[in-house]
Amino acid sequence: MAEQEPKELLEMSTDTERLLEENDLRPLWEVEKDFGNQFGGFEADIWKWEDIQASIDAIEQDVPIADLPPGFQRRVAVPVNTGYRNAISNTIYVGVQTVSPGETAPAHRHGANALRFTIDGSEDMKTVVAGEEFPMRDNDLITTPQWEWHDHVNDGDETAAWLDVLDLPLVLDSLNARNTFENHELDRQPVTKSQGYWESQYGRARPFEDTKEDGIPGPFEGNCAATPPYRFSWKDTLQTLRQRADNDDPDPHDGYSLSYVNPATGQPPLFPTMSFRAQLLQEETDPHFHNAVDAYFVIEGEGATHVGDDVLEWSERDIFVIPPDEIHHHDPDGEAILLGMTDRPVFEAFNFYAEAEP
Ligand code: GTQ
Repeated sequence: MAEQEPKELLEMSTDTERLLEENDLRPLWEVEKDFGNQFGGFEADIWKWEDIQASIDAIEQDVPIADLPPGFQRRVAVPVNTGYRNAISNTIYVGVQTVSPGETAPAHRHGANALRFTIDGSEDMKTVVAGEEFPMRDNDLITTPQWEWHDHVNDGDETAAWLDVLDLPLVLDSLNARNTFENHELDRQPVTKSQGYWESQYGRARPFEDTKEDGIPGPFEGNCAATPPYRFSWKDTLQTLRQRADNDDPDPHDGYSLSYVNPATGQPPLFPTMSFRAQLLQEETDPHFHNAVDAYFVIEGEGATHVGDDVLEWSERDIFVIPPDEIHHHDPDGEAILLGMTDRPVFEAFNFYAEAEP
């Protein structure tokens, strides 16, 4: 059989084109070319800590929190990915926030989920969430669930810095969800609980009730239970990580890996939209790829992550991101510990998650 002549590019008559345009209609064979291209130029990228540090120091000198315009009122340097204006990825936002001694980042609440991962902390640097002061010690991870009031108060004598991780691009850009922000009437919300209260509600021994007075579902309501305010102390997490490294086999792609669980369910993901892992790497991992985004913060050590043809060389406190569907693997120099952040729960919720080895 003779080969088919390639068809001529399909063209509508000018009249048809005009008719559709006048009626705000477009043919699918045009429309479909635009799908998946709204977020152009997502590249593997790394932000080195020395550059972040210089930048957060400079804005701390120039901009007191009290002078910030209405809005979030947070002094934050935000890693921004190529081709995207306001975040490291199309779903997950990462920022580096500072609060100087004596300053308060005023109380507000919002529909986006948030967490703090402490970089430079102290006993006297407190994030106040849902009535409790949580001390921010180095590498502690503290949740700020949807709609919980939160302010950050530095009663210490050193500037505190931490990572903010939120699902802002997903909520504000993709879902275009409005009315998701409210300021508290006070800069500092009243502290109504003693330290350790939220741990007492969601720790290993906890009150035996179906639903708590604050409306946050109790432990027996399945996987949709809302994430509570909670502090994962690094001391405990590191100990657990060491136990894994001493006793278990590493995951081929993630090394010795721990998931931060939602204390309400005892299962990951920590938030419906974002999942977090502490990963201890001792050896080169196997390459794989998946459609969810991975972002990382380097807790300890140094090494490289290979992403397609790129090599991201990282050391302590760097932040880097791996775009969807890029083949990647980690190659630590000796031992390293990473905080892994991913939007995988969103993909899983709708049966879109896919992962493979090359
Ligand atoms: O500390 O509440 O980086 O509301 C962005 C938005 C931090 C916060 C951010 C926020 C916060």
